[in-house]
Amino acid sequence: MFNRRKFIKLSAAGASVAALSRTGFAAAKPLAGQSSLPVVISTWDFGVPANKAAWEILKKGGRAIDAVEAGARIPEADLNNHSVGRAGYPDRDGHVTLDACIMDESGNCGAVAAMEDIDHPISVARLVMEKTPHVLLVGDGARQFAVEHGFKAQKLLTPESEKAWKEWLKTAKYEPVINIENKSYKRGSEYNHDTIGMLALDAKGNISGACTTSGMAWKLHGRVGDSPIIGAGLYVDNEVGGATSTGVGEEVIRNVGSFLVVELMRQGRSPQEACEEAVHRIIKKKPETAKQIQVGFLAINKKGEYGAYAIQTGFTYAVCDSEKQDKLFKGESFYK
Ligand code: SD4
Repeated sequence: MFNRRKFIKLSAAGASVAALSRTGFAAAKPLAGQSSLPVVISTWDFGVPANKAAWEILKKGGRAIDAVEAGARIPEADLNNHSVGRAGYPDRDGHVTLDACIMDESGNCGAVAAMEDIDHPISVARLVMEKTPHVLLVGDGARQFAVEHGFKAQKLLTPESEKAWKEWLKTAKYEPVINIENKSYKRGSEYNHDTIGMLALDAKGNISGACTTSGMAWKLHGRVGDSPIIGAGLYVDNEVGGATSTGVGEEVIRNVGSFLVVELMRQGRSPQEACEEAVHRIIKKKPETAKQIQVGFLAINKKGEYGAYAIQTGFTYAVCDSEKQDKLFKGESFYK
């Protein structure tokens, strides 16, 4: 049963986040972080190098939309990363299918889902936003659109991903692993990665976001998670702020998670409070399921205040708002 007392206690008491340096945990940090502008935040430890790429654009007065695209491309291109982009783990049938979406300060958005053979889905999503009257292209249509716009179609399944898939086939047990994203902090290790959701506020105070993933490893062919779904894996509203999610996408879609977080901020909640409420909503609806899965939200408002909260421990996020400030933080969680 969902523990209402624990819920109320947690909501009232709030939570704390501990700052992590790249080498380990640093000093405790108050509940809601506050940054100066410009700023970029993103999910998981690979958010640190991704933020750096975004920061290069933001520090020159560049647009948030350019920053989040550049940032998201970093893990997409990382061959050691098996849950975003090129080297992502395949589905049950051995296909690498990628999902991504992007959204700018004017509410323009674009997305691709279940796209094969193209290694930078975030850039294809941006082209969908800019060059078509549509929001979402899927499967063969997304691939065709990408090729027509100069992307090279190529085999994405790397030898390492293929080996891992064949190993999995021996038992073929489909079971999401809690915090597979963060089993080790060693960059390049098999677990050190997951969906990247990124939010940036540029020097003008405009907000944009990006989200990109290869989705759950060994998923059914054709399965699409929350990451390319505007409102689920990502939502930004230039009047309010933005939110993004990571974890088991089905539960995020069911609750329209990122839109919910932004709407809660619109009603006056801090980013931290909004992320907590969205996680509690998921737990309350399916308490037994929630015990077995991870879902995390990351949010920022127009003032540069940010927050993060997850069902399970282990969720990390990166913040960069100055040349040297590229820290990794530990998000609070419902289960301790
Ligand atoms: C999905 N949300 O496809 C993504 C995957 C993820 O931790 O973030 N896993 O459901």
